[in-house]
Amino acid sequence: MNATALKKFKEPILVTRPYLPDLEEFKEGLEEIWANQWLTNNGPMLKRFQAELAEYLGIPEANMALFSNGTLALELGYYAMGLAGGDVITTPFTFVATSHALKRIGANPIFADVDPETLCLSPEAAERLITPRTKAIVPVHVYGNVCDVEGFERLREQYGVKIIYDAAHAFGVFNHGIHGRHGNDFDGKGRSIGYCGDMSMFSFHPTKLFHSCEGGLLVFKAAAIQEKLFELRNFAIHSETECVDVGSNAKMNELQALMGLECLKKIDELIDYRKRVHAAYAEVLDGCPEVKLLPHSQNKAYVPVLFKDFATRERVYAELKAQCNVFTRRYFYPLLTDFAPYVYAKGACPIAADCAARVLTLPTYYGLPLEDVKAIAEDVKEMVAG
Ligand code: T4K
Repeated sequence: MNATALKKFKEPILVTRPYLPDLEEFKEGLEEIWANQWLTNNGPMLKRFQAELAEYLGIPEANMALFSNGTLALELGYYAMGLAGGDVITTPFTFVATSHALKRIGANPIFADVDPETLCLSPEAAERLITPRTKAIVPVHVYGNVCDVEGFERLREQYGVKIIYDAAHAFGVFNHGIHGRHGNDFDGKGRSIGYCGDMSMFSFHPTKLFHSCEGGLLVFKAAAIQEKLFELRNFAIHSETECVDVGSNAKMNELQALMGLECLKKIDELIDYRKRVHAAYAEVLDGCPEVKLLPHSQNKAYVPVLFKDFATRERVYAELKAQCNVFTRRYFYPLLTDFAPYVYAKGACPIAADCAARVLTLPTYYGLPLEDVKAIAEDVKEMVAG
């Protein structure tokens, strides 16, 4: 291969960069926090953030709860849904947090294989593993690709198992492709994808297309568990004289809520830009038989590509770093079932293992120049040519 044809960027290009809101507007919010002298524990910024999220997502405030990060949101959500001590069927093709949160409450992750198109948990594969000990299924809308929600709904009805989605990557994904605040109502049409199954979790980590520095949101169907979740995120303190369970400290603070509010102002633009980045990659890579750009995600939160084999993926990953100054990530390699806590299931999911060996996520973020995107795509194409 002729390495001189590759573009080497002067500054490193990372797989992602967080969006940072206008500093002056952020300072106005800080002044409000200073005036309030209220920094955490269900403060006014958090309440405003929750109200604005409800409007954006098209989900009533009574059906949501904010947390300090997505992992604790999952952990407390799983716990509130009664999964402790039970078997839970989930996917190995995800970030470790999906299963760590199960293990931390004493649930037992059982791994089922993924759909080769979307890389999301397959309902058919999950169904084969259901036993009387199964309390729930945890599919992941990986990269913002929507799971087969109808398939999982059938399993929920047929087997009485809970369905809890890890929607960490799916903020801004809507049923029927309709944005919440544009003509949405609460009759089940055009709401956030978070309103599927029994519960969903969105991560607001800075590596996500939308963030609050750190943060997590649970959306759930049964409004009755909101109070329990509010208590669990605050040590399970019920009143000045009552602590009713073993809770955690998972409260979102006022600075996080302010960051979330400021980023939410830009959400349509943030998603639109990712779509343009994806389209710029597609312009170069579509029709290139050695690189398959996964097309499915509605919010284009990530740009995953599949190569023909492990050796090619490893070579492209290393060469992009060394020769182009481009830092991609192998989300999600290794598979969870290759990590020590889950190695008991190694080899159980061959489709997921094959995809993990061949996948690479290319850089995408708000403001990444589209000509740089095309140059990265050309570099990739050049590396796999011949
Ligand atoms: N479920 C799923 C499916 C998830 O993907 C995640 C998180 C969770 C649950 C848990 O949600 P949280 O508890 O995180 O809310 C990153 C993130 O730390 C993690 O949030 C995310 N998934 C995962 C997919 O990716 P790393 O170890 O790859 O992150 P790191 O620090 O190497 O950052 C990646 C790139 O971003 C780097 O190139 C640098 C850049 N970056 C990062 C940060 C934090 C910045 O430019 N600025 C920043 O502030 O895990």
